Amino acid sequence: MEKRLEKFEAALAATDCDGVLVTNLTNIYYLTGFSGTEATVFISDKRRIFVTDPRYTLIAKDVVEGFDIVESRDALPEIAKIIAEDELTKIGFDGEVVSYNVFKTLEGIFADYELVPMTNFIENLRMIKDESEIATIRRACQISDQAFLDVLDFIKPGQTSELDVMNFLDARMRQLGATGASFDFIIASGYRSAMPHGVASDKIIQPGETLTMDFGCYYNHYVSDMTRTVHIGQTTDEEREIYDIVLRANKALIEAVKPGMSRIDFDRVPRQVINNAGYGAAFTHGIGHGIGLDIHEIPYFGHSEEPIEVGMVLTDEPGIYLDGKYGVRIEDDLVVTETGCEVLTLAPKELIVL
Ligand SMILES: [Mn+2]
Repeated sequence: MEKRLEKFEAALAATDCDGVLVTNLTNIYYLTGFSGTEATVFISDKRRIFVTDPRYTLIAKDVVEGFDIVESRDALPEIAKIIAEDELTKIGFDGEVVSYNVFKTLEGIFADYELVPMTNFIENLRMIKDESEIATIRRACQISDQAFLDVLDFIKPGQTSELDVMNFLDARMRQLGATGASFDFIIASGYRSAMPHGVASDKIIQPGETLTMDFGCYYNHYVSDMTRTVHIGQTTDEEREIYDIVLRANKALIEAVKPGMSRIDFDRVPRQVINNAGYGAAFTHGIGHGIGLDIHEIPYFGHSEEPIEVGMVLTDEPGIYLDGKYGVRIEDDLVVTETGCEVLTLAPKELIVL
């Protein structure tokens, strides 16, 4: 944590802000290890303040190191009072997540300062994971891998609904050590699998259908996010071909990823495989996103020449969606290494027919 704070302070020194007000709880967890629901943090080159209300004071004193811990139900005026003599001029705030109403409040309380929105300031630090973060995400992925293997035995074509699958995966991952689902699972069978974000419904999974399962868990605050598509009963030649194209796209990216690759190319390499097969128009979303404390976090791809860097954890999730028929998506989580990448989701992805 202290290392993380030092990185934060080095990044702050490179801006023209004297201090930063942090209100986003995920960012506060990242900087302090505190995971309660009420806290405000202020960091300048003069001090580090952690404010929480009386419900959390004891936990904060136990967990949070390197900060002055202040108990208050009204954090912002309290911080303004503490820093009044510090001769600060510009104060940054996590502009990405502060609502207009909160901003008006900030303007009132910090009227003597210039307020500067610091978009993605902490998110940029979060983008590069350290060894312990990677180990945690690796474990979250192992839990998802195991739940996927187990759900294959659970599914009874003609009897099991999409909601049954969702609830099985959720419960199984909790049994394996997860603290919860990392998002609303997409469990989509048959014609519904053509909807890239078809959340689970009460539809029964029938023989002859494809079944797309996009799911993940929280493990020690970090997420996993994986997708597997399986076939039920029998498959057609076209279904096998579509599956093979998506799998080749997914693998092409795993082969190609290395530090220094541009974000545009991260999207382009797998998309090219699908384009070349003639299904470019049916791949209707971006190739992936960063994961970590949030299920969707920077970087995103497709528009930026900025490089992929060692320590990023990224999803690789090409798909083909045939409206009215079915869809296929395969998603892995990758961590970028010095020489390429390590695939964290290791559940089988050769075509499975149940
Ligand atoms: Mn994803």
